[in-house]
Amino acid sequence: MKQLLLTACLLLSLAAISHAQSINIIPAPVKAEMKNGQFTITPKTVIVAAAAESKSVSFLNDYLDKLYGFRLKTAAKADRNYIKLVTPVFVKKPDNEERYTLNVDANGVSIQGDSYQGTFIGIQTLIQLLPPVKSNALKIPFTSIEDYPRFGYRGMMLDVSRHFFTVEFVKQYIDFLALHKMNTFHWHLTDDQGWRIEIKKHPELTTISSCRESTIIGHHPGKGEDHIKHCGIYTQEQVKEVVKYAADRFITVIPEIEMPGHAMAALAAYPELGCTGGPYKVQGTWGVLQDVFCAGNEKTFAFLQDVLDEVIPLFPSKYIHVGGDECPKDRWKVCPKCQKRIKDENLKDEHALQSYFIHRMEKYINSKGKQIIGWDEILEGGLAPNATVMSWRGEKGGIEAAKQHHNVIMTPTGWCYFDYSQSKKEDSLTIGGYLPVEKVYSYDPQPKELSAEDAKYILGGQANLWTEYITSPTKVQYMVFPRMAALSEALWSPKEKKNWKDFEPRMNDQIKRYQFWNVNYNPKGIKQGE
Ligand code: TNX
Repeated sequence: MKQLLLTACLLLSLAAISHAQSINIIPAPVKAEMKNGQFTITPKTVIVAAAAESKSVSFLNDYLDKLYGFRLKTAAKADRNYIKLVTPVFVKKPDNEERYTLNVDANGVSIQGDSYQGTFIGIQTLIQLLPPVKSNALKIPFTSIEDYPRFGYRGMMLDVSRHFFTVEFVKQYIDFLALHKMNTFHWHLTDDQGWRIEIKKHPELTTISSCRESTIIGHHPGKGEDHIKHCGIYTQEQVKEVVKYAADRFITVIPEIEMPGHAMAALAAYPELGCTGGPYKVQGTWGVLQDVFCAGNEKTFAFLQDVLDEVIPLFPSKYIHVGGDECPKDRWKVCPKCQKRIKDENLKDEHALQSYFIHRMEKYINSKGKQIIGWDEILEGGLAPNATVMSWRGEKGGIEAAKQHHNVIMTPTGWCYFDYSQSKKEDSLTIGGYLPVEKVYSYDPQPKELSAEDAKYILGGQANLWTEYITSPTKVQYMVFPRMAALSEALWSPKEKKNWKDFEPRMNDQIKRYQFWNVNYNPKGIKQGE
């Protein structure tokens, strides 16, 4: 009898475990337990929440409205049929503000965050419990979840220079981030092919730098040109609108203003800021160009400071990204002003001149109360004192920076470049490379070679979407889905929870959700090796 009881207990607990694993949530929560029974959300369900939870309430109601065709009323109290949102006020700041618990029982759903952001993230989990079919009786399983992220920085970049995307689409992209529990939107606003942010003091950035005459056809170097104008700029009012939209979803927007390289669009309007004086044109081709901002000319620094004076107040983010990547030194080598600067400042060579450039801009940005992020090239010639490094040419730069006790965001091409193909037989034009979803999933931003102490400097990771070959919103969706789901788990879930075999079926459920949202995704992205 005793043995029978023991066996029964064992079987029951095994059933509980296998049930727990069948909760289809991405990223996998720290702890999730599924119980027997279901609660049904209907148009009669009420949301019980303080006024301060308005961001969470609006997001949930907008989602329900858009996908199921109803909204829920809020109430001060309810004993049953509720979705309760609670965010206690802590005397001492909680150590992980994104933490939340979510419980579903016969009376309703309760979500409790360690901050309003935590509660908002709990809403994203609730959304994933909803069935991906239109109905006004949404059955969700009884469950008990406790969850918090492994990394505090979970980002997605969008390049709006190579191809411009409307405010409306940028907002949709931000929604995708929120739904995948990402918390940072890196907005790549300037490059050789177009300047995309209005700067009132320098109006030609709008009239000249935001437009190119033509774009190459096909893969670089291209089969001719299309002779179609490609233009686009965000006014400062639109930028504010996007930043607010993101803040309403607890997403920080980090603007990137590229310097000293990738500057052709700005030089086209202000040729005196280049070493040769021009003429320059907004580029219709891709790659690394030799003409960059002149580092010997004081006017360059005055211009960039003017730009930053207008950019900084638009973004509450503590970081401003200054680029720093792919800056050839050819022009500087033969530019008398740059050579004079090298001599006057006692610099070793042109790499030290790049370092001087970034240090000087960092000082300016720090004086405005902000910190810089730069691509890993900013390590060359010595890191600026407070700089955060975004490691893209593999992890080497990130490892070196962490060892120097600088903060690091990992975004190595081999795992995080979502402009690369998702399948071997890619049927659309991409930049090349091969980055299947399984490889994204395998990514661990904390390299083994770092000591536990140095590993603390790895803030998290990010995927980059460079848009040379991404010309439309549906192509953006095709490139990011389902890889964004894989990255979200790599950045959020505890390392020991990561398991591809467990993720794969959950990803197939996520695909159903993409279909339900009516967004594009790469179907080959889910079948490996094709
Ligand atoms: C390198 S990543 C670049 C971009 C390109 C990208 C294409 C980085 C800092 N610079 O300018 O768009 O490769 O994958």
